[in-house]
Amino acid sequence: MSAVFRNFIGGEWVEGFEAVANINPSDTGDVIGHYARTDAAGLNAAVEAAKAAFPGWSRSVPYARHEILKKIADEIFARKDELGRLLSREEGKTLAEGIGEVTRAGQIFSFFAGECLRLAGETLASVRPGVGVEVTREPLGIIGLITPWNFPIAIPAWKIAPALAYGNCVVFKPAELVPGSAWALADIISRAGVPAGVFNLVMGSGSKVGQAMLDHPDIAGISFTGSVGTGRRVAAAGAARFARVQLEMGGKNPLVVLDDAELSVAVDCAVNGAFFSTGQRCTASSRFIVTDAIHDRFIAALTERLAALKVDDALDATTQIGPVVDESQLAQDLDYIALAAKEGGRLAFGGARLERAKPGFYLQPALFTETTPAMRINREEVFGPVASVIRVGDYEEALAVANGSEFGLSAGICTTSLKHATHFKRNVEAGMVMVNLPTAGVDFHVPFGGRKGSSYGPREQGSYAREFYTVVKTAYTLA
Ligand code: TXE
Repeated sequence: MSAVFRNFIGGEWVEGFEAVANINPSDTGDVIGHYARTDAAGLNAAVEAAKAAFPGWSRSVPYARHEILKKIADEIFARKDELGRLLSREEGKTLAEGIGEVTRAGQIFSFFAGECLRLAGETLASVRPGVGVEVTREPLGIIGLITPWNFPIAIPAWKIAPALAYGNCVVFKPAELVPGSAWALADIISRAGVPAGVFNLVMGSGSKVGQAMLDHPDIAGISFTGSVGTGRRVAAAGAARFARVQLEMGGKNPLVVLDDAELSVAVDCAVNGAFFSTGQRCTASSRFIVTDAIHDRFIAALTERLAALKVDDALDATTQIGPVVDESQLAQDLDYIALAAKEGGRLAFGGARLERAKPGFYLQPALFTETTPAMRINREEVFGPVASVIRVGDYEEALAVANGSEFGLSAGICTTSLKHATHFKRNVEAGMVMVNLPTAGVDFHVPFGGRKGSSYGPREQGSYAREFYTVVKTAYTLA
């Protein structure tokens, strides 16, 4: 066995109780490396180290934190091709997508390096004579971060960077399937001047390390991205001991296509939003809600584009859609494809498992037509390259169908009508709205998050991130 990539706890690289192989989903014979797994004992040690580091770090000068975050950003940018390749190799998104995601991680650290210096308070006059009031923000404390496999470096970056910028200590548990990018990021952070205990990497399972994090009394806040089921456990555990929680979960994101849409724009938005990154994005479009007069033209143009997409090894520069992340996710995708057909949907394109030169989890993008909002394919998150079309009569019906979901993360509309675009932006029940743009693909400096079953707690990213990572203090002084 090759060298084991270890956990980082209290400023030391430490062994786990076992080491697990990280497998390339484009080529299951390719082992990327063996990664240590810890358990509750490792988590407890990380929390103890974070507690010891917190008094110093939380009072450190903002410029010291700025310099550390900038150094992290600089190394990520300098190594984006190598890190992007590692990311694509372990997660399966294409090389271009992998390098793009690493670049984004660099941009996030760079943004929060600036935020270290921008955190301001307020000074107000009291209602009482001679009294002044100051409202300031302080770091929350020790933050537990739990991340999913679909964005192995960007999601860790958008949780770790604000946590550190605002003076918190971090205990980070990445997803079991993609420890490589998390380890590489931890390695960069470990060499950037962060004092021992401020940042800890605890690779391990959700049931051991994750659950221990939820139950630890000294973790003041947990930021989680993942499935709805696990999110519910995080929320319940947080409420039981009054810890702050921030949850980003699933989506069933609609893309509305109106009769007056530019057809090529609508098809671009559909292909990119639903199928790029193998459809494994919480912001992926999975419901195309299409009005009558454009319906047949839209489907004809879309299936033609899907037929031309190259599904293959993520590391091959000509690949447009990489493999599904693992066997169990592929099984889930295939189950939903079978279910959609059984429910009465018409498989207009794709949906078959593919064989390629190397053994991997390849799936042809799948498009269903003639589906109804009540079908499970239109209510539950599949999390793969699978989308369905719901035909509607007009804009009003399209909006009602778009909103008829228990999720509310991202929503898109393709139209040339200012009236409909404006009305949609105002009335769709989603945290993010896209006009003539794919539902997936967002900026790094503005808030990210949704409504209803998609998100819970304060927004992530941009300066809004401080709502989760800081606590407000109100001080009164009689001069
Ligand atoms: O999610 P989990 P998984 C959806 C998607 C996917 C399904 C399962 O449909 O098929 O969820 O994916 C940690 N206490 N999404 O299994 O289990 C776990 O170790 C604390 C959509 O990856 O929620 C990992 O680090 N932590 C979503 C993280 O939670 C626990 C992105 C997420 O894993 C835990 C990912 C516990 N008891 C999955 N159990 C999106 N829409 O972006 C697990 N974890």
